[in-house]
Amino acid sequence: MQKITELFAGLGGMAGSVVMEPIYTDVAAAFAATLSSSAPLMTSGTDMDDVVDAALAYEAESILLASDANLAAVTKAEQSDTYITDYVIFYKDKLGGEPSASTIKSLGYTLLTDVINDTSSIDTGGTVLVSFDEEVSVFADPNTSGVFDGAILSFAEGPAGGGSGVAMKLVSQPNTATYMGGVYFPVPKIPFTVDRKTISAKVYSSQAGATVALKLEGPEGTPGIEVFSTLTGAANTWSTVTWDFSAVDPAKSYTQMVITPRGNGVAATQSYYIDDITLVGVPVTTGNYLYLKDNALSLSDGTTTTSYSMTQFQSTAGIDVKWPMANTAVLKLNLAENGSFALAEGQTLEAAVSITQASPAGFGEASA
Ligand SMILES: [Ca+2]
Repeated sequence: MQKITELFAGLGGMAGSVVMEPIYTDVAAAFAATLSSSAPLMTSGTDMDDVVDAALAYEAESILLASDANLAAVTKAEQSDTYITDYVIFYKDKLGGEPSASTIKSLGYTLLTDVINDTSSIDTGGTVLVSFDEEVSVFADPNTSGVFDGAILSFAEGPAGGGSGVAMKLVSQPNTATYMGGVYFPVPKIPFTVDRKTISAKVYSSQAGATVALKLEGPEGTPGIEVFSTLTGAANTWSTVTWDFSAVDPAKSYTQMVITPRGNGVAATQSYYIDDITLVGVPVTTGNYLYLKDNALSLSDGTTTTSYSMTQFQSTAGIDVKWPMANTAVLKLNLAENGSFALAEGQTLEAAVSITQASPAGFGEASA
């Protein structure tokens, strides 16, 4: 429920416990209503479900399958991981309206792959420069765009797992594959800053370890800069490549891209899909949350205080308590702040503790 609440709050651009609380209440009420009707919480057939349900299930499964020794660490990691929410927010425009089945399939596959492999296909704060889904194609004006040296250009939805919607496809001429040729097209001024000089793209290459040259050009007087990408991954798979444009002057305008995949001397027809050309954002450090200090809690039975690890507390056996428990018994959880934030006034935290009388002769057990 917490994850779904964060997701809805994020989609609405809201943050903070004050606005989260009513959303959480609504989500809880919706869950309760759904459960009481015996309907599954997550079903196929809607856009949001298809993209997030498998990933949410994987995170929940990770907690269920964690060993006692790792339980606290795994739970903390999964609960504080905001990737699913970040991902949906990042792609909310693509999920809005009526996205195509292939877009949903592609986004869902990418998200699940990221969650399982702990990888990221989003860049918070990144600026998409060209998606090839623009209303007016970057190749609309033949005076400023086109192909050279025989590259064969088309547009198609690429294989699943990479970009979304339409990708640019480049194929080399048969029998001349040692040189691919390339394309050129205009883009809005690339918003380089001193901290943002890396461009990324999704690339699906027919050969492993390929490189793609990207040249940026500006109005007359601005010297062009050409950079080779990092290597693509295995043949016929999507990978994210980057270009290091640390040599650009952010004050200058770069308004033209020239893309030249390299055939790498392989004498066979090669093909590339390229999508989501993005100016990488400044890395954002997230992670404002409360956590259990030293991963421990203490139990005062009225006279003495004993510390226990969260693993002991969450184990099936729990921790032994003096029985009957004294009226003055106190279970203390010392929370610490990670990151920098201000708690809302009157902020409360709820926890559930199960106390069981384990034997008539007299001791009990407390567990989470
Ligand atoms: Ca696209």
